[in-house]
Amino acid sequence: MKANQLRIYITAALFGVAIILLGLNACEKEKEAKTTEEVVDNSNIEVKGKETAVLTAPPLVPAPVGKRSAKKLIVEMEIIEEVGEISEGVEYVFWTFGGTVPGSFIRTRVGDEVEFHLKNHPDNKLPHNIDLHAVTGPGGGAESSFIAPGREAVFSFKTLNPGLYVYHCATAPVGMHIANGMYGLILVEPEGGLKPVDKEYYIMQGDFYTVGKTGEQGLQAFDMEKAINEDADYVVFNGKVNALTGDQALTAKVGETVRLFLGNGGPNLVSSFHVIGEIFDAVHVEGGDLINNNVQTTIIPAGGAAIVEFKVDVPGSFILVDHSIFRAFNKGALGMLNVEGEENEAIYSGKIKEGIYLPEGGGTHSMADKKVKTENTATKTLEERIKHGKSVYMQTCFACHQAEGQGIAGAFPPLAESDYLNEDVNRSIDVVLKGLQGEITVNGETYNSAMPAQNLSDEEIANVLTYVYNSWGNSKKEVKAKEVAQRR
Ligand code: HEC
Ligand SMILES: [Cu+2]
Repeated sequence: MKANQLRIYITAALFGVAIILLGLNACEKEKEAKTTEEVVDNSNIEVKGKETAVLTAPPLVPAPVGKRSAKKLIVEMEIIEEVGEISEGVEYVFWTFGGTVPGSFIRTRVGDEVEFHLKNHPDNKLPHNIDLHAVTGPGGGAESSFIAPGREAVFSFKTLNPGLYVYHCATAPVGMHIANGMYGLILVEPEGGLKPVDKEYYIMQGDFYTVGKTGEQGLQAFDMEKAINEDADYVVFNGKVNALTGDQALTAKVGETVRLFLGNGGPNLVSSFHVIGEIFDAVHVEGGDLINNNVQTTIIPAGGAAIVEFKVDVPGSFILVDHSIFRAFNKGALGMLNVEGEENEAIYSGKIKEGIYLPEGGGTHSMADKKVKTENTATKTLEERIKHGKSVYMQTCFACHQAEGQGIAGAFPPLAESDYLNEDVNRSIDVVLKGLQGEITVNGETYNSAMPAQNLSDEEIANVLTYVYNSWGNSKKEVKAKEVAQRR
């Protein structure tokens, strides 16, 4: 009887303890999702010493802050208006922070007191300013930093919230200043710094609007109407078609961890950032504290950012895209990460046909819109033809057949020293004009895939084929627009 009572008491007592523990646990959980009141107040972090920030041009980032204490950090940034290439043979007047699009990368830690010196180069034509999303204060600094050419503005702010933030010009017309390339990223590292990784890179997407159509040669002016209609001619990483391909591709070695600091300057489009053949192990969603794991594609809002991290496990070419896929294959939003090292067949066999994404779809044999462009772009000399053809190639064929015409094993046949190409000019014209499907053999390798018909003018097809025939050990044939017209 007594023993029984005792047992009931003990059970009840244990029950009570369990409930208290559960309650405590719940409290702890609540702390994880912080309310505004609960977010750490960083305004009283002490500043020790003074330092001038090292800024970097994309795709590089300054060294990590590590465990350094908060400092007074001097940032010197110069606004430069300059002509640059937006694509092969296409020039554009960029307005830049530090001479590059995106602007120089600024790396700080939480609690830093940033003394920002913004200089507007005397040769510039317009006043500018800067709005940093990392600033707590009116206009993100825009009001205090508004300056005419040949002037310098100084203002200061304390970094209160860790994260990755966009900065941009906010001078009217704001859309135009951003559309011309006036944006960049500022990183505020948490106390103790971000976890170390092997490789860090800086990539920012932007959309551009030109009076001429995509790829139209020469100096192109900004087109306000297209910008308002969000009808972009170029959507690019780091200010230029092919800024991150060929010799300028990002690199890593098998086994390394890679961190990409990603931003989107807009002005209009949201990026669906994806790396073909990789899965992000961790994504710092919107550049903030929230970490998501095992992500295929992450959204980067216009005027927003994200940090993605992944380990590279197998060698190869990994293609960075905005998965709004026409932007990648037709407007320039395509970059490359080349990974070197040992194959690992347990992870990727290499035997199964490569999962390269065939953008126009394996089954679609021709483009819906068969409109033939008729404008007169007649080229005279062979050199002119090759030059223009190269630009068509870099915009149209390169994504599949690669920069040196080497193709991708198992997916896209080579154009370099291709016996198929050199054997029969008319057949090659037909391939570009009408597309190609079914099994073919190129240099002894069989391919059974589909190439969509290319929506190009006779002149463009003549030029691109002439470029291909006069490159990479091919037969040096010149193709004329008339020959293409006969096959159409
Ligand atoms: C979307 C990817 C893609 C694009 C873009 C593309 N091709 Fe192809 N191309 C292919 C594929 C796939 C094949 C093989 C088709 C098959 O297996 O039947 C091919 C085959 C060819 C061939 C015949 C095979 C060889 O290697 O000689 C030529 C020539 C060619 N392409 C030229 C071009 C040119 C020039 C352009 C640009 C104007 C271009 N291609 C754009 C995917 C593409
Ligand atoms: Cu500006």
